[in-house]
Amino acid sequence: MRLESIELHHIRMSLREPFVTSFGITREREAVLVRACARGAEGWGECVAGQQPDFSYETTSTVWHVLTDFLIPAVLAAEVEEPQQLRRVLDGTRGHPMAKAGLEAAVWDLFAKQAGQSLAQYLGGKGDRVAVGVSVGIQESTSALLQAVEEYVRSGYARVKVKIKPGRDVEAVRALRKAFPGLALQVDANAGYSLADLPVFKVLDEFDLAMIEQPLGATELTDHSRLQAQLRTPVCLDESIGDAASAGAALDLGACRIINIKPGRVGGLGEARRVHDLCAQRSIPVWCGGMLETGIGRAANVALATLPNFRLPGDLSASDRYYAEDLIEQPFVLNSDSTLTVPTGPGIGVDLRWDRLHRSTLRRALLKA
Ligand code: OSB
Ligand code: MG
Repeated sequence: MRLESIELHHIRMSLREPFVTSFGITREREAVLVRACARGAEGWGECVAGQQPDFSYETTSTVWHVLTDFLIPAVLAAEVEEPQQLRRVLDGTRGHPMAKAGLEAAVWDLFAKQAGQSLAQYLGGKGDRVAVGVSVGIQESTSALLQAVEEYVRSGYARVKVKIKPGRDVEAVRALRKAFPGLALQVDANAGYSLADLPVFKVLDEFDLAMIEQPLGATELTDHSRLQAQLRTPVCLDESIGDAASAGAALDLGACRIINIKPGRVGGLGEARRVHDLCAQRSIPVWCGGMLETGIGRAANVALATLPNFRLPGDLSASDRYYAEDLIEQPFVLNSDSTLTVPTGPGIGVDLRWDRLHRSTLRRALLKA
């Protein structure tokens, strides 16, 4: 099959609250949405790169450039019989996993729709709900953090992740642990520390955390293995895992005991599934990370999280945790058992609100075969 056209929508959405991490502050979320059309059907994907090259080197501008100048022309010229074949075509361009992942997601959605299956089924997943938690940004003060976590716990989140950075770590986590003794709690440092900060991690190690996510730099696999060897708490890697090969290297080195899988970070749903399968073989639990997605990217993440080795709650919160108005007809809502319901309709199973898309759009492009 040949794709007939691919459309891009660069959007900007206001977050309900600014999201603060060790690398910076996000007040408005920009993203590039991809629409792939063939034989009367359409598929949608979301590129999760933001405005700044902070979490990764990609931005909405690099995604736009790489998609329009390289990836989309290559895909429009190729015969694609199944989404897995896309990798060969996309690998002609080096790097830029978030650009590739958004385009690939649109093709996965299109193929699942043409097969009459939900994306979850089409990927080989099972079950009608996925366990989720919430990721809480760095707050003004410890009391503000306690209040924010309290509200999320009250609204039904059974697992809470809090962002930390040097100077905003031990005191905050100690206060949280005291206020919520039995809560499934974890921290995410977004690569903000170095091995010289071992004393900080030794203290955090006493708070019964489910994991410490990405404490050190993205390329510091050896230092992560040195750190993990000195902690009881599992280290989880996010930024360090760019594909199944780097996941294998991290596990060989003992750099982590848990892996956070984000399709955008690893270059697509196909590679995300390969990381999942590799971790399953090695008895390493995985969970689905988030990038403040709109309902389009969230729906694909929820489908992915139905694969069996997604054994820990994902950063897949309800639409209203992020946006006053999501881009989809049926926003994701939190169930009372701290899960999201997996859409059952064909493909990603959510319908776009075109009126909201138009209001959020900064620029658009249409490329035809
Ligand atoms: O490190 O997991 C991260 C958001 C943007 C960039 C990086 C991260 C995050 C989050 C939010 O933690 C997860 C979510 O989408 O809820
Ligand atoms: Mg993270």
